[in-house]
Amino acid sequence: MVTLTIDNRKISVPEGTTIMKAAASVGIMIPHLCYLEGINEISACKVCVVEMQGKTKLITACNNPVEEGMVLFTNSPKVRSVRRTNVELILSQHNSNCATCVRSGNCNLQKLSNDLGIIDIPYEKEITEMPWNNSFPLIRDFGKCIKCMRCVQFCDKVQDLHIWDVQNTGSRTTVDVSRNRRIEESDCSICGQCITHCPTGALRERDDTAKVFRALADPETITVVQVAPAVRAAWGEALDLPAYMATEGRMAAALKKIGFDYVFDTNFSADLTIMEEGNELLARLADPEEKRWPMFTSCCPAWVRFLKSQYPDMADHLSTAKSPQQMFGAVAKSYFAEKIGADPGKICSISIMPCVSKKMEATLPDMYSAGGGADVDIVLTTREFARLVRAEHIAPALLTEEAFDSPLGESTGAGVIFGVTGGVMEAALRTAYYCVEGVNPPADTFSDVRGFEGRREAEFSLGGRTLRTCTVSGLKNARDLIEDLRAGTVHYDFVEVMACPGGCVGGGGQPILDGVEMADVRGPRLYKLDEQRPLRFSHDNPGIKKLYAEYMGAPLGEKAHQLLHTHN
Ligand code: HC0
Ligand code: SF4
Repeated sequence: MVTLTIDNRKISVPEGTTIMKAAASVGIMIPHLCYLEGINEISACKVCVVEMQGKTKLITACNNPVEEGMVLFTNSPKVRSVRRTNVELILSQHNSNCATCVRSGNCNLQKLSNDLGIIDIPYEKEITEMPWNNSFPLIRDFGKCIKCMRCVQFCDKVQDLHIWDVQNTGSRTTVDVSRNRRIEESDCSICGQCITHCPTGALRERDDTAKVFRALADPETITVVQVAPAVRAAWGEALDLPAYMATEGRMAAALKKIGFDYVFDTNFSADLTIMEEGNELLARLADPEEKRWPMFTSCCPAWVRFLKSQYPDMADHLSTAKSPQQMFGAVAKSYFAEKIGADPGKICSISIMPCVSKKMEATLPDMYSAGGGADVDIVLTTREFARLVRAEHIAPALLTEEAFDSPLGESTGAGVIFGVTGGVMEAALRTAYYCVEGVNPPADTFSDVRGFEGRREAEFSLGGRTLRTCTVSGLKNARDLIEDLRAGTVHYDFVEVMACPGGCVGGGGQPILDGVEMADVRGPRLYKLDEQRPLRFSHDNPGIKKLYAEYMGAPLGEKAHQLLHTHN
């Protein structure tokens, strides 16, 4: 242990502890901006400076370990003055147009400037603006970048894609796409993790809310909205709604209040995905000629994009089942359009996703399968959904809970857990077991696949054989797994990959709580919903049974093949 004094308080902490953590352990919070635990501890912003007795130069708290006998002051007059100057210098290169910034009210720089009482900037403003392709789902606003390096480090260390790098020198230093590429030429998976780890508004999703308002205002357009599993675990955070009030029923009520004609649930098509993907797995297992092992899940578009760009020779391992978002769109513009006697071209299909890459997925060539234009016309993130609610001046706490509409609103517990790492695997195993054994197992039989450690293996016995599974989240973990598969050091039958750490609950389109990882808080919310559902097996969903009986035929059948599977 090391004993030191911080702000006149004597404390003991384990050797190697940083000053920042030592102070936090006794409730002394040292302000910081660029720091991201375990990812970015490089003191780029110099906001966390503290004074050490006997030293003239201030030291940074985020990356300096404690030393025996140190005497530190975290808020002395000298510290306050230097910290203030450092923030003023950052502001002199920052486009502080807070009124029109998506991060206003949720920006660490804004809060810090306010906390320090900065109302004038004594330096000349020198802001670097650069062109960007604003039709791309991921937007960079150079004028707001504070060069904190979090996006660079997160993409390097967690996603292993190295999309960002520092460019130029001196006051023109900025962060841009590496190797002089444009973002659309890069291998960016569009996972959006650099957005959720940006402390300011320098990174954001393309805002598509105006398109939704246009569709809602058009009396000729039938608006059909679907909400992804993980959105319900997080939407309240962006609206200051406590978790116990942020229920599925209140979320559906908010969507109805906004004015969507039909409020449906992506959980419905998650159940449908299981019917197709589970049967595809069983068909591959039954085929002695099948070589494409392991089978990979295909529902995370950032993972699919990653695999196709990094390991194109393994793309045929992907399940051909479309993601629930896309299956929903295809069903909305075919089966449902027929049911309500509408021209699919008159339906505007909108999805609310915890994800940025879903905006890209909806535009892929395979996703125009129902004859009414794109199967999903507009994709909003959870954050954009919150903006929609605010723009409509809705106070969600005052809403009475409402049910999703029928028939594309019915779902099971298996559909809900899609939004958390391991959930697709678990849901698929529940149905695969039923298909092989003819009876449902206890619903939690496959809970070994759960866990937030980034890579998790399990083995189950199914129809007299052993099924080896692996669940991965985060793209660096995915790359390591693929390298191990290629080296022949591991062997699996079925692998689930989600690009975002923790799965969609930690998605790049989710509400941002600066510096806090929320996946392991939101994940259990979905497991709880699963537990509370009367039906917990996708094949028991009455809406799904009806869809096959009335329209789709059998899983993997001709119609299913045309609408629910990819062909490229
Ligand atoms: Fe997901 Fe999905 S689980 S990818 O994370 O499969 O985005 O929530 O909507 O499509 O269902 C995201 C979440 C989805 C899809 C589902 C899958
Ligand atoms: Fe990297 Fe994901 Fe950001 Fe693309 S979206 S730059 S892959 S972190």
